[in-house]
Order: sequence, then C-alpha cells, then structure tokens
Amino acid sequence: MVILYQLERTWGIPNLSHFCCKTETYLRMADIKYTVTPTLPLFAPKGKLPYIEDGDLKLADSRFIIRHLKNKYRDLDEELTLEESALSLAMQRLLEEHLFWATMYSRWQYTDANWQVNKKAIFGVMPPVIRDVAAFYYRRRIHRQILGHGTGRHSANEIFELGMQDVDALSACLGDKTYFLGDKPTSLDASAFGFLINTLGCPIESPLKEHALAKDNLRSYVDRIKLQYYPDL
Ligand SMILES: N[C@@H](CCC(=O)N[C@@H](CS)C(=O)NCC(=O)O)C(=O)O
Repeated sequence: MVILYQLERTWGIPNLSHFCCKTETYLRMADIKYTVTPTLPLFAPKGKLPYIEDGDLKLADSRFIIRHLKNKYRDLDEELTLEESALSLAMQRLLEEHLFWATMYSRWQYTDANWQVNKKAIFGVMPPVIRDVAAFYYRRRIHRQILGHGTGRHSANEIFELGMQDVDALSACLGDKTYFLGDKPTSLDASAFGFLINTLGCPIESPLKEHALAKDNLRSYVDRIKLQYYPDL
C-alpha cells in the first residue's frame, strides 16, 4: 500500500501544495490504494513534499513518484501518441516550472492579506511563538527561491502578466474537451488539476486568480474533477 506524505488538508481543496495535490489526484484517477500521512517538508528526504513510501521504497518528487506508480500500478498515459506525450510534458513544465512561481509569489509576497491566509494554513497548528519564528524563516526561504527562479525580480504586474499567458494557453489547450488530451484523464490532468485549483480555487486573491476564474472551461474543469475524484471534500 502506498503511503503519501503531504501537507495537511485545508481550504476545502485536496492540498495547498500543488505538487501534493497533483500526486494524490494521480492516485485517485488511477484508482490506486493509498493512505495519507500529513507532514512538513522539513521531514522529507529531499526537503520538499510530496514523498511516498511503498513497501521498502521511499521516493520523493511527484515526477519520480508518478513514474513509479505508472510502472508498478497503472499508467494513465499508456494510450498517448508520441505527439500527445510531448504536449503533456510541455504543459506539465508550464504548470510546474512557470505558473507555479506566479502562484507562490501571490501567496508569500504579493499582499499581507494573502500572506496571513497562507501563514495560518501552514503554520496555524503550531504554538504562537514557534509559529511566528517558523513562518518568518520559512517565508524568507521561499522569497529567496522566488528570487532565485527569476520571478521575484519582476514587478507584480509583470509576474501576473506572465502567469495570465499560462492560463490563456491552458484554456486554449483544454478547449471544450473533458480532459486535456481527450475523454480520459491522463497524468497531465493530475498536474493541471493540482495547479489550477491552487490558482483559482483557493482563498488567495490576485489578478491571476480573477483571470483564471474568467475562463469558464478551466473553472468547470476544476469543479468537475473535484466533484468526481474528491467527493469526500
Ligand atoms: N519537483 C518537486 C517540487 C516539490 C515542491 O516544490 N514542493 C513544495 C510544496 S508545493 C515544498 O515542499 N517546498 C518546500 C521548500 O521548498 O522548502 C515535485 O514535483 O514534487
């Protein structure tokens, strides 16, 4: 049985970590049995969540986890053509290596109101003094990551302009299809759901969220997948 280590659930969404949500969604879409253990990145083998245990195997990073799940349990991408596989990879990179940073900026840096919501969700369970110290150091760490990626060197308007381009591309790619690559879910949908719900479906306010909410197809895609795969939420 797979044990998924991820952040505690909050905000009425599967996970406030895009990557944890992606991984759990793959497990559910592929109908793989698993249990969840809430934890913090501090305790993860590579310092980031998610990671899994499967028997003697401990594996970090959603990409390696999903590769393992495909090999051992069920490959949601097995029917894709080479061209579809290439598109899937490119869109996942867009979601995970680009759009991700605009959403991180929204949560950790953009406004104090967003930071307070984010802080409460992640550090709220800690005792007051520890909470403030942990939040201060962790926020500094994430600011450095956003800067190191390059996103943090731009103005808010520029960051959201770049994020909106991603949202436009995702909306155009989905069109009126049920899933990104047709009528069956693939690993791209696990990723897209994880990142889109964390853009338009969480209580972090920004022009990027507004822009994504204005895309009817993305909004109903997220609602549909949430309803279908997370009826327990
Ligand atoms: N490439 C990794 C990225 C995982 C990742 O960035 N996880 C975030 C949570 S959304 C994390 O644990 N960050 C902690 C940190 O960077 O300190 C994956 O696909 O799993």
